Amino acid sequence: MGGLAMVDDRIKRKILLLGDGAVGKTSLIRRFVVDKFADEYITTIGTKVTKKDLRLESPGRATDLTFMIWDVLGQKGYKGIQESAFQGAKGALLVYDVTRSETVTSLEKYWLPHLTKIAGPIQSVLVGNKVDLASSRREVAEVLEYFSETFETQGFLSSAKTGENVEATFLALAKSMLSDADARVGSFEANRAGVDVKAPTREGLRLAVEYLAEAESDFRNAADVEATKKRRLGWIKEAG
Ligand code: G3D
Ligand code: MG
Repeated sequence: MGGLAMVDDRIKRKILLLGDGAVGKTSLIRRFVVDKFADEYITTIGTKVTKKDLRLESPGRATDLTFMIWDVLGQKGYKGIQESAFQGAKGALLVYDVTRSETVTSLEKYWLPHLTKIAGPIQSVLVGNKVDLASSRREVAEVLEYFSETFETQGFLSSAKTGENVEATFLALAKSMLSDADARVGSFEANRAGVDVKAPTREGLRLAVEYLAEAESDFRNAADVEATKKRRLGWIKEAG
């Protein structure tokens, strides 16, 4: 059989929602996961974890991504709880409330440095939530642009109430995390195996596949890693 092979990957990733209390973190998660907005206030005690399955498709490749979404306690100062929640996170939504400017400066002064210190430089997306309440869209868009440049992230204006941009925000994070993982794991491991990418030998490719499997075992279960490895080894045979 000819045609393009479909690469089918299965990946699990922990992401965090960070930001001051009442910016809308819990509401964004609820909107994204169950597509609902509840008007009653929900206090987050400690950290709540919600699961969401996504399928990302691009030509020749499909990825089933499971997001483990951590809703981290909103108040600053609960350092112990926050630090353990940050560990192992691969992505973060940095959420502020467009009607309260102190919530975006608080991302800059507190949440982002704190996150980077514990989780390292991970993919993040800036979210200006409650855009339905903004009196001037132009103004809130300018603030968003300024801070997303400062943080070197993508930025979105969202509303958990109307649903605007909620899915787009999570999907942007998912995509940046996947391309990041591919780029890092791929290039680093190929180098370690001594593969000349312009003219790879069969042995070099086989080694690269082994190293890839080793790198992936950090974040994928053993059966998935083994299945992917077998498939990759199959391509080497076909190519040769
Ligand atoms: P948090 O998890 O960041 O602490 P919540 O924030 O999700 O609990 O939201 C705090 C309050 O803001 C809630 O209102 C919630 O309904 C409201 N809210 C969240 N997102 C939006 C939004 O996009 N637009 C509007 N208009 N309100 C939003 P209450 O009144 O229950 O405190
Ligand atoms: Mg909450």
